[in-house]
Amino acid sequence: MYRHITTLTEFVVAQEKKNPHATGSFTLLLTHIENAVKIIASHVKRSGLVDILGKTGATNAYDEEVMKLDDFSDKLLFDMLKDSGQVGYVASEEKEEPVCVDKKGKYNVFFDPLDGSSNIDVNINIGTIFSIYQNKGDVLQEGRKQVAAGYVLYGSSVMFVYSSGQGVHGFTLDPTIGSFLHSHENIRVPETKNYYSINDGNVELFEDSMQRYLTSIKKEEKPYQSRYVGSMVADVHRTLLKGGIFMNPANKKRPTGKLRLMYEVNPMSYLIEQAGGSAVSSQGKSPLDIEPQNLTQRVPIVLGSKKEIEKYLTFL
Ligand code: AHM
Ligand code: MG
Repeated sequence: MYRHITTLTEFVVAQEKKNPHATGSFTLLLTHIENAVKIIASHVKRSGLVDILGKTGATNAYDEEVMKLDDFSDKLLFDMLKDSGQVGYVASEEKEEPVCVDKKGKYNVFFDPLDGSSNIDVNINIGTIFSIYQNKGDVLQEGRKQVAAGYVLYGSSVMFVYSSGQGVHGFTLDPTIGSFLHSHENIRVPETKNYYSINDGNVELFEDSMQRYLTSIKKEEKPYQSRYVGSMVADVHRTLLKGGIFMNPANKKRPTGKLRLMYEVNPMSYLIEQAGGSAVSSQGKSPLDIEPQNLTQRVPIVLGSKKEIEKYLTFL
């Protein structure tokens, strides 16, 4: 029996058509991101084979010059975004400064080309994260102003998950045809789930409120179950689909936490909120309302199921 399955491109075009003022510019931008991540995915898959893990400039088993996978992904994404003809400024977690591609370009894009890259060597999931704003001249805008955000998870399957303000949609790469197919419609974060995801090794360094919270959830009649990959895309993806709470909080060694506002926290918080979950930073404030101070700013983040975040907030 024939059944038509929507591809990512078809889906984006259909979404854009709903907006009478749309010009096709966003579709073009997303298509370029899609093409870049497909190439990254194919390299991630072969990374164990071709010794691509060597340092930049090293040679692989075939005597070819290899580039670290995160450098490669960074350059590729940058080039593809530039080629799209739709971007004003592009900022990457791998670079210190944003790059002006075209002052008049319609969108500014922030990306983390390969998050969790320390996990490549051990064959654990990694991901690409992106965040898109209108180019209004000011590169640093509040997360609330994102027009779209998403991530790609290089896992047992490759998944592209994004939102442009009309829910969160998931697509799985069919490697036999090279297209992302619509596999997860309008993803909603379950309201509650007894999963907690945090680097527990830092427990003695956490603030008192966090320590009290963690002690309490372990003492419940049905104790919370620990789930921590250490790759943000994987941990947030699980939280999006299964629910629970993901935390990268302040600690004595890192008073602002480890994750970056513009590259990691804002896009993931936007997706979680779009899917009906909650995200909070210091003092329970939404990270999306933080006025960014600089590109590399780090902020504490706690996100996940609505009821789990409400419970956590009672400990502040
Ligand atoms: P990276 O950008 O250097 O790859 O680091 C970010 C990663 C996230 O994917 C993950 O959530 C976090 O680091 C884990 O950090 P921790 O060392 O606190 O467990
Ligand atoms: Mg990162």
